[in-house]
Amino acid sequence: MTNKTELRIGLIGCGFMGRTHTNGYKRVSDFFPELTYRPVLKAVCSRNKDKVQAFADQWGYESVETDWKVLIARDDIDAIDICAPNNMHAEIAIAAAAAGKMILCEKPLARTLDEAVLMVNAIEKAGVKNTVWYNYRRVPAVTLAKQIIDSGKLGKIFHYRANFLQDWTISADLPQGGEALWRLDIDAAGSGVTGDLLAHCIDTAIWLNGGIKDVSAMTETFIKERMHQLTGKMEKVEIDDACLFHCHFNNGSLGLFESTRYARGHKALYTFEINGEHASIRWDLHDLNRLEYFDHADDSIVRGWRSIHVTDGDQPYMNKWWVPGLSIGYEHTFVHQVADFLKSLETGEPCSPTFQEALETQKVCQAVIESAASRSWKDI
Ligand code: SOE
Repeated sequence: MTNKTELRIGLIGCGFMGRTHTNGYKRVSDFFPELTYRPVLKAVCSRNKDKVQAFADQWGYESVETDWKVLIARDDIDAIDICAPNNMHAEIAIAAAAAGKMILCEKPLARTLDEAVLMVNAIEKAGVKNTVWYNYRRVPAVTLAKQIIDSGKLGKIFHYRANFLQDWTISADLPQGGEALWRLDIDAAGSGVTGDLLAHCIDTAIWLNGGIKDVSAMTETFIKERMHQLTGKMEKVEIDDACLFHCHFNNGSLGLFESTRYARGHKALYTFEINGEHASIRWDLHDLNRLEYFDHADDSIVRGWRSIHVTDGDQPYMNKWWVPGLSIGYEHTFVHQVADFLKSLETGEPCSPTFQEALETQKVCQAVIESAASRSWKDI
């Protein structure tokens, strides 16, 4: 513990994502003891003094701030973690980069492509370390899917299919805007399911199957007006409640994506399936330790979908946890991302996805929204 170099974290935002990231910082040194860096929970920042103090007390932050500009100006902070709503990402990231801080930014990178470009320019100018929390890449089964695809076992890829289905906004009585519900407010979020959920699917897809060439999309807003928590008035809902798009990948494969918050019965059903010439892969977040794999090279009498329980020590990340057969969960993906970030400080390599890589996802999101609005194909 004593020989380690401290990475002094300043967290902005103490909602759901603030908790997931903090848990990652707290657990990483116990499970990745070989790392030379150790996160220190130096300060957490949020506008509400009582709330931020309670968060600091619960999670073990040394100090609190209520103004993120003050946090960024502090000399005892090395890295800024942005967990504030999407409308604050660009301003905070640009200021943090100018102050020479490393930046870990919650997804999506920004509300719009224009904002994301400014952020990428800022971190490149400042030369600061950066990463974006597309955490599902670091589910061991998803990382294993990447290894299988990169080994060539699937051969030429024909199809990539992904869904992210939820049901938490079906009630017309659910207000929009304000704490916990900013994801329904266009000004705060930038978009609805496209930036919040499909961005995950797009990030994973680009990582596994390469870049997307063009898209054709449709979106729908099922409930047209909701009470806004901040104004107390009924206001127009401008986010996309559901989004479907299809696309061409640069490798010639076809993609099909669907996301909604109106799929009754589904809470966070993120699934993908990839069909190649020789083999197929599929994965489901509700059963996240399993990777399903079909290999046409198997003897015909035993050929079928294998269900691989990705918990063995020679599978990605799993030698860090328990013993073969014992599962890990959602929270571990954040521990893995922290571990990979700390490792990148040692090696000097980037920690994927960087802002630059997340810009590719942002381009696709932007094209999806524009395609739906114009009812036309959009090139990326
Ligand atoms: C929305 O409900 C949400 O929390 C997203 O914001 C997260 O990114 C996703 O991982 C789970 O769903």
